[in-house]
Amino acid sequence: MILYGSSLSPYVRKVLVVAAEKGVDLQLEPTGPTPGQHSEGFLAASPLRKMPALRDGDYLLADSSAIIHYLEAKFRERPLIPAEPRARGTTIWFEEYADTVLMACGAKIFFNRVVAPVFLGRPGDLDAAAAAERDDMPPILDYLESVAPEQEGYLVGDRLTLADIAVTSPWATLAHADCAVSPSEHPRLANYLGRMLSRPSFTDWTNREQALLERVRAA
Ligand SMILES: N[C@@H](CCC(=O)N[C@@H](CS)C(=O)NCC(=O)O)C(=O)O
Repeated sequence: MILYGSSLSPYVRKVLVVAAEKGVDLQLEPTGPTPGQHSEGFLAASPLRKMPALRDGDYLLADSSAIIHYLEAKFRERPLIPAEPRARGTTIWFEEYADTVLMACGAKIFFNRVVAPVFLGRPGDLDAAAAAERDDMPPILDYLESVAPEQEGYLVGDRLTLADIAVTSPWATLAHADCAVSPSEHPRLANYLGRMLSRPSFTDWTNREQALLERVRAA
């Protein structure tokens, strides 16, 4: 199976980490951030031109949530979406919150500090990034602090679920844009994200992302 996209995207990384945690083999085929840089495979698989998109033989599918549901249905080992109704509902709530609320704010920060200057060769709107971090992020941080597990543990139940991967992935992206959770202001969240981001399923990708950004910035 091929996944089109860049793991710098929280949505792409979410799928890659889900695949790694499930032990599913997924090949990442990079595609650039702008229409002129998109690969043929990506264009065929993504009607909205958003990453990620999947090819599994002759089956094409776009959207990270759709792809994760496909992988969960096809590979039943190590499930990441709980079957129990309340746990399932809460898991999807966290995924939706991360994809929409957290990333509505996170995209302004990451696009203007990283995508525009590093990949598009033009300055980002640093005031817009600072405003998002100053004005939009605090209530999100407060909410996530209120739901983060105390010490060890996970967002839903007593094992890793899609909720943990979906909520953590944007913070891996934001770390590349000098945006991190303060351990003194949001201690539970900072501890929780530190644990999640140190899982090999995340570090395998974040280490490569760091190296890529260093290469592109140095070029
Ligand atoms: N709901 C989509 C969102 C995907 C998305 O917005 N991807 C961004 C990259 S982080 C993208 O491809 N943006 C390009 C564009 O909007 O043209 C998903 O979960 O896959």
